Amino acid sequence: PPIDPMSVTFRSATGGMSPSGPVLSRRMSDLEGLFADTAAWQEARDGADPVVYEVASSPVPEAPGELPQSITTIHPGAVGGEFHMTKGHQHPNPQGEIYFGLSGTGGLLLFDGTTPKWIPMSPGVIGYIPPGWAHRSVNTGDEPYRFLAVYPGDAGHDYGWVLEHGMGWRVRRGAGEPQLVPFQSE
Ligand code: S6P
Ligand code: ZN
Repeated sequence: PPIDPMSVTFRSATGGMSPSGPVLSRRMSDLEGLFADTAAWQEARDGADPVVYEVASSPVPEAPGELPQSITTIHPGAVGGEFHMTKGHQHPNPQGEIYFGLSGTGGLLLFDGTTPKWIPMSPGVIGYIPPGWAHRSVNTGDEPYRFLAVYPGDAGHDYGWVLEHGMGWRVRRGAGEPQLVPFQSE
């Protein structure tokens, strides 16, 4: 059923939305195969199994013509030197998506299967994901990194593509700036 015009309030202290749809929580145990250092990942999983990121969704449904929104909070940290990140996905029905930085420091890693791109993200930055580019978000700072995403309701989410093709680069903690390391060198 179509939904009525509405406003959604961003709860800046928690990254929540009001009113809210589903809130999804991804723990270390949910992120098998993502981090290059498998032993470090297993240790984190078998230990505290921390929440790595959370995704709060607005009540707008994932349906054709609608524009669902979500707020992702990636908690700070690294696994074997590789920064905390989202699983990453492709939209099987290729359409653009908009990200808007809300708090903290991070980046948007994009990959079209050939060339990786890196967009540094901070509060106020709009990151644009063109159709056909897989995308993953990374927290490169020491506080929660939070952003708004707005995407077409019939875009769909394909997580297998990233597991098969990677994202071109891995994002590692460096002395200063985050290091972008070619995926193949791991
Ligand atoms: C949805 C949008 C974001 C991500 C979220 C979690 O199209 O790109 O809301 O879903 O950042 O990432 P992932 O890769 O686990 O879905
Ligand atoms: Zn997306």
